[in-house]
Amino acid sequence: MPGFTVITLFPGMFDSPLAHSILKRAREKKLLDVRFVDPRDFTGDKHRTVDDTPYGGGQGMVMKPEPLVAAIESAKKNLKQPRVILLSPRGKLFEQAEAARLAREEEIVLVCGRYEGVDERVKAFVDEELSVGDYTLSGGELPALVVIDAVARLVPGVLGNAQSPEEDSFSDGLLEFPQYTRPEEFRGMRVPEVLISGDHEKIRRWRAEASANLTRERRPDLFAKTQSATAKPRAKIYIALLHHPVYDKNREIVTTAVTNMDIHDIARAARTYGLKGFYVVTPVKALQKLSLKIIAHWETGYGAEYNETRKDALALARVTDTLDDAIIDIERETGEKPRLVVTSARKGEGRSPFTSLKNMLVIDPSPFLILLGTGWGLTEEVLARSDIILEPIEGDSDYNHLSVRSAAAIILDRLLGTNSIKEKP
Ligand code: 4FN
Repeated sequence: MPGFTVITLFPGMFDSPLAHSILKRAREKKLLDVRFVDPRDFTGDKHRTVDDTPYGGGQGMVMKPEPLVAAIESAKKNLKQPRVILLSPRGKLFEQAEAARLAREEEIVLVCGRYEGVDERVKAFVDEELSVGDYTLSGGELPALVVIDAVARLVPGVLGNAQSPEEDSFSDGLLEFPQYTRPEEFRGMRVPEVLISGDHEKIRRWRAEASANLTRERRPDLFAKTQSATAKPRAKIYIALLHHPVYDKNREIVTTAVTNMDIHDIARAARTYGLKGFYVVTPVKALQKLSLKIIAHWETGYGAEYNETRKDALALARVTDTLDDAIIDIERETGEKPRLVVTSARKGEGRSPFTSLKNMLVIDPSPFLILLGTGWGLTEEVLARSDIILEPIEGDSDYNHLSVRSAAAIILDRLLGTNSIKEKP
């Protein structure tokens, strides 16, 4: 439990904030202790002077060093190993990480400046300087209250059992998801259906996604921090090449032929981007045999000796009759049904940007199966049963006829590629 000693000319400024709500209860429960030392009590003159004119001239006044340092020393002598912090616009920005660090201290002395500033020599008596942000303030008192509030919330017991600091926004570095309470409809605006659904897994996902998307849109700086080495995609990702059901050029549902080149290239892309498996889906027995032959050739046949690296990639390939067989296989392997991801060359409702799926892969550990259509594309039926429909891949032209293996490479790189396309600073 950190105890705070605040060095301030205006201890009265702290009365109200400390007498309400969380901070009030924390003090009552003896989880938070805040004491005050007034530099004015360390003056010797009749007027109890704490300021003086600046050397070199200029407007305003400067806090004299003697009363301020005497106040700091007085505070320190009753405390063991206190950390002395000057609130100052020159300080390191006070962020959640600093709050967490200070929550581990036993005793903290917060020094509040006033006037135009404090005599520079006072800095020799403080351990560090912290700033709450870039704006002009009248003194360090409000920043000191910000520090006390943020640190107190991290003290075990201050928030009670119902609320935990882990559930706070910022505990995972993300902004809070949108919150709703009764009524279900307010002035024509309805609570999102998912929150009323009672499906807690779905709610958890919706919230995680909303948090990530909000943070990415509103606070790209915060979002960038969460996308560090620790924020690699956690999901188990699979890809499937569907030869049925797909459309032909007349929008008839057909079965397409398996091609050697698609199997090779997609297998190698799958391996490159760390996928867990690549399904070749065809109901035609002869084509299944052909697929297996292509795979086996590189896995065990002459090709395996000829090209070791291709063997590695083809080891990911599996052949199934139907999409459902691939789904069952993934469920067997991971213990969970995969979330189906499709790409559609056609524009339409509910298309997700790649960045949104990219977030999901970081947050959601469930398996994902990316479906690739051959021929003239995946059928409406497959689109309808998918969980995520990605926006079409587009070039700056009116022509949109990528081969399925080109599309596969682009999708995988957008979702899992580690090269930044941004200029390095
Ligand atoms: N402020 C700036 C530049 C120069 C001066 C100030 C300023 C209070 C004693 C410091 C301000 C902001 C965040 C303490 C501001 C903070 C203070 C803080 C603070 C009176 C001297 C002063 C940042 C706008 C470029 C006044 C900016 N966090 N001087 O506000 O103490 O802790």
